[in-house]
Amino acid sequence: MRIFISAVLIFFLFGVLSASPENIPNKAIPPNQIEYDNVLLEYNKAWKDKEIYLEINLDNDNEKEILISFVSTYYPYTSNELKSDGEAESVKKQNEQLQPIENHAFYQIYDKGSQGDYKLVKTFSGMDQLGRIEIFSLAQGKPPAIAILNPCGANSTDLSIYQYQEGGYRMLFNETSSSEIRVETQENPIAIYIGTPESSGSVFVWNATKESFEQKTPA
Ligand SMILES: [Ca+2]
Ligand SMILES: [Ca+2]
Repeated sequence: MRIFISAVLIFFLFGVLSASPENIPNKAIPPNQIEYDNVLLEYNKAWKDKEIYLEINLDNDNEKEILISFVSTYYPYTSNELKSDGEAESVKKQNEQLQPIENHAFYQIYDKGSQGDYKLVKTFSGMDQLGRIEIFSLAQGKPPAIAILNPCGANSTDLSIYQYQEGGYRMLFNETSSSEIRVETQENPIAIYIGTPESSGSVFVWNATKESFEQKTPA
């Protein structure tokens, strides 16, 4: 009888625990750890104020997706490794110089699951700082374009533009420049300016027929 009660109790407790809402992520939040380039990076809360949280329909289904951004950091040594004996100390020091601490920005898209949970559908990796996101329409009735402007290094910018097409997010445009990059979403057609005419910059305009950004030849 005691065994039976214990079994019932265990079964009951297990049922309660597995149904507890803590087991289902009910918010799209940055993961504690993320793998990138074969190493494990840890979420860096120092960038929290600059993080983005957007709820917007990105794939033209009936629900909004959640788009978030965050920074994760690669620490060459985990705390466990730091606690190891003195023998490895010199090797650790050497490696530490070879592998500095590194920040890396990420942008993630989550789908709302049927259980009110959130399912990760896409991770875009950025540069060493958090960037800006601009969402704009390229054509009526089509999913919007997602432009990610990533600052990188001292004065470079990387622009990547994606759009949901045929079941996935496709890159429409990518350019890295040490000149200013801007996307003029109010212009018709939408234009991307890299640098200024004085600095012999370039302009790319949206070509609706080709569904791509085409470089404008100087007049
Ligand atoms: Ca959607
Ligand atoms: Ca969706």
